[in-house]
Amino acid sequence: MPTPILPGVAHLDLATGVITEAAEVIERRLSDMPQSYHDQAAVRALLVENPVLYRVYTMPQPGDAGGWFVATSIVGPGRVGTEYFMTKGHSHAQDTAPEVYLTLNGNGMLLMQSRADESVAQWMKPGTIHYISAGWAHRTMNVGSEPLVFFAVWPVDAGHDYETYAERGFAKLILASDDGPRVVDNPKYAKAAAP
Ligand code: S6P
Ligand code: ZN
Repeated sequence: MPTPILPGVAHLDLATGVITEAAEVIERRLSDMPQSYHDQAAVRALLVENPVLYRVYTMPQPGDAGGWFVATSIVGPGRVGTEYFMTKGHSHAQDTAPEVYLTLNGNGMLLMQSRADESVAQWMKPGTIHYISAGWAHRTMNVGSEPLVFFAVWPVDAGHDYETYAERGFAKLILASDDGPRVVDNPKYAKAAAP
């Protein structure tokens, strides 16, 4: 018999994104995802310091029979070359599983990519709500100078596919420039996709 889902409550610090009762806290450092950045010289230089790029706090999931995961992500400010500190990025293994993000603090970009390689980039600012359609991969980056904090809800049976995006990345890169973040083609992606 699956465990029934009981009412749950947790406490979230809206400014920092910390969930006090988090069942799990994931911490990702640069050494966990060196291949995600295109400027490998910049990666090597920063690996000495090996900064924390982001943390994820997940609320205890009160059962195993369906339901939702509830979590916050906190992406630190910083750059690796001209790329911003960002999440690994993934799609949901379950093609019918969407997700909702709500930005609580900071400035970011949410990069999404469909199975047909269409790309959509949305600004994240306090109060923006993002609907990540089922089948769309997603990655967030902090394009500001303070922590980017967002709240996320997604189905417990969604699963995560990281492998597809670990090596060649997404079709688009978001690079820092004097005019702010710029969305450009990822040269590595085009090469990997070529027959
Ligand atoms: C999970 C949801 C977020 C991310 C988190 C870290 O479906 O999209 O909680 O897990 O932002 O990103 P990533 O790509 O390392 O899982
Ligand atoms: Zn997700």
